[in-house]
Amino acid sequence: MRLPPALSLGLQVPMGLSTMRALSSFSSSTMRCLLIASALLLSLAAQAQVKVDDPWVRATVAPQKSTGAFMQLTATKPAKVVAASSPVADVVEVHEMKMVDGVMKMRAVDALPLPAGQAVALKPGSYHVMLMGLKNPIKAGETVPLTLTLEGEDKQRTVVEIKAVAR
Ligand SMILES: [Cu+2]
Repeated sequence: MRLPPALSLGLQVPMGLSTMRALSSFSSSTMRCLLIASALLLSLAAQAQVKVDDPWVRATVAPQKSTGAFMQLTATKPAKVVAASSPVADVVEVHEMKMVDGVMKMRAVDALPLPAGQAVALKPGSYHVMLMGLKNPIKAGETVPLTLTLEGEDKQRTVVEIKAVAR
């Protein structure tokens, strides 16, 4: 589908009166194309977007079968982390650490909420991505691929690929 230059411009700038007048002169099939293109843009815009800062994984030594991954997540729109995975581990979960009756306890959470514009820290002693059933020890300096699945308020899911460095 090729759109005339005026049309592609019309998608990016708020429609002014002159744009409207210009659009009204296009054929109805062109108009249909424009509507489809706008719908595509809207669905893209509705997807959750997140900024990932300083992702890292705690390096392990031989008998150790699990470790944690940490980072800062800032979503542009309200979203939640609903799943995590990595090729280096059999099971990957989002965990929370909490003091319960004076004992530090860790448990999997169904979803980690990311309020819009607010940095959420995954850090030791708090939320973290738990990597369990490690296939190999993770050496310092190694890059560990992680995938987070995010769900926006509109239930649209997006996948975020992360490269975390072991340290
Ligand atoms: Cu954990």
